[in-house]
Amino acid sequence: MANASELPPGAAPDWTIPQGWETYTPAEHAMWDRLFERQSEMLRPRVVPAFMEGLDVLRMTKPGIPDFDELNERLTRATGWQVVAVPGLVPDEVFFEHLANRRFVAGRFIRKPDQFDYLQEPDIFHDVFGHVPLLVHPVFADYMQAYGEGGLRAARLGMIEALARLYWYTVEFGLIRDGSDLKLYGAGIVSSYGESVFALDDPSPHRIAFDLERVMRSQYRIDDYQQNYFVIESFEDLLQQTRDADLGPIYERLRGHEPIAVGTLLPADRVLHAGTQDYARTRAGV
Ligand code: HBI
Ligand code: FE
Repeated sequence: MANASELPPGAAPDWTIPQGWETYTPAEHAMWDRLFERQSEMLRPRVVPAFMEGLDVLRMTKPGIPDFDELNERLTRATGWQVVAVPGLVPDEVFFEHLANRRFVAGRFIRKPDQFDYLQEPDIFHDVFGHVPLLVHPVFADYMQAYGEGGLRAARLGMIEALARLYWYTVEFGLIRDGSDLKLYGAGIVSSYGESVFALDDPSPHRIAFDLERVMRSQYRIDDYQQNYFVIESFEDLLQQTRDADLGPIYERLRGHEPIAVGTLLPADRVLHAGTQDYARTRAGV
């Protein structure tokens, strides 16, 4: 996933840079406000309630691009987390090291008007609006730290790819059960208008109960909406499944198995919704 390798000029050895909040232009603040308004309205009934609470607690409802110093006062008080600015993608081990120490890395740049709906590299709207509100939730906050710690161990074992899949299908594109309903919590979904609708309402994608080993074997796509989403029961359950898992035997089995292609259902899956896969098929032109 990450391919950053050389420390950019001006960055500290841990890849952080100053946010330089004073240098954002009125147009950049206005871009944040447009994205924020469209997304927060639409998300209210769709996102896990802890997300909206996080926006409130952090006063992210205040107009303009958040000033990390101000944001961190509230975030640190809530769960001991901090947001730090980085130039873009950072190497996996740098990323894990920050998470393991309760620091979330965020880009400082914001998308340009012609990228309103889609961009490849995560900007500050994805990183801060998408990821930071849930860091106020004590259990999710612990999950993110545990993920960083697991990442450092996985790096030593050559299993980063398995960890990247876990991140993808939870932190970025996770769904969570809410009674008989599903809600959004993944940052890649909640920072995207189109995918926020698609992930919950569209008949195309599979929705499968979260299973750690299954997820660690599952390939993902970075170029379009997901073909399968994995649904957790609760943040408590996610934290417990990942923290208490004996990853040694799981990694051994992963080494001996082919990865699972996107859009595939397995006999052992607990399927909540078997998708039609129509969207992916149409986009592929078949
Ligand atoms: N760097 N800035 C940034 N943001 C990420 O989300 C990120 C990264 N580097 C590595 C990475 N993610 C992933 O490859 C890890 O989850 C494996
Ligand atoms: Fe992200």
